[in-house]
Amino acid sequence: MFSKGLPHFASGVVIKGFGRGSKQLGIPTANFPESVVDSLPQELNTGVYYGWANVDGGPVYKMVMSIGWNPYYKNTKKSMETHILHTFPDDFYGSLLRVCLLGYIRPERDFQSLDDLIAAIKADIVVADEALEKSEMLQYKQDDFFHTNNVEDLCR
Ligand code: ADP
Ligand code: RBF
Ligand code: MG
Repeated sequence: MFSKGLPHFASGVVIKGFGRGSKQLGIPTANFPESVVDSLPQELNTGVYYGWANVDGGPVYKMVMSIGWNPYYKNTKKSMETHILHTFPDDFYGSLLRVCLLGYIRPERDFQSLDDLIAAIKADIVVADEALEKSEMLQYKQDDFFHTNNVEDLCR
């Protein structure tokens, strides 16, 4: 049911990214520091994932995540960016973001235009929204990983 390396739990403090998410794409993405990216299991492929996320121990929402090189932007560093399917009143840079990766949607693609990239991301969001309604995915929304305060659990 789960592809290799999943479910994967990760957490980290949200940092400033490339500054082109909510502005240019209208799809803000919370970026993880390099240390979190480097601690991803080797068998986890780059590409687009879906799962659950919460900020500072708050409510758990659906999310989509891109792990990769963002070929459209020819990034040099691998990035791990999370778009939470929820409208937040304010930015949450510096907050603790916890994520649980459950499903793999597709590999990253080098799009010909920004509109194509945006359309693809919006389609990923639809896929994630539906997939996370399945009972085997919903069960992770209640996982105590999202609300625990002892560090050991955060590194699971
Ligand atoms: P950056 O390039 O610095 O990552 P973005 O334009 O991608 O900036 O916006 C990401 C920031 O927007 C996040 O760090 C977070 O503080 C904020 N934000 C607001 N709503 C969301 C959301 N639904 N999902 C992800 N980040 C969000
Ligand atoms: N960037 C790409 O170059 N190719 C992709 O296929 C791609 N897919 C993405 C899918 C999702 C769900 C998200 C949140 C981001 C994706 N990105 C992709 C990364 C995107 O270029 C990046 O988030 C913005 O440029 C902000 O840094
Ligand atoms: Mg971002």
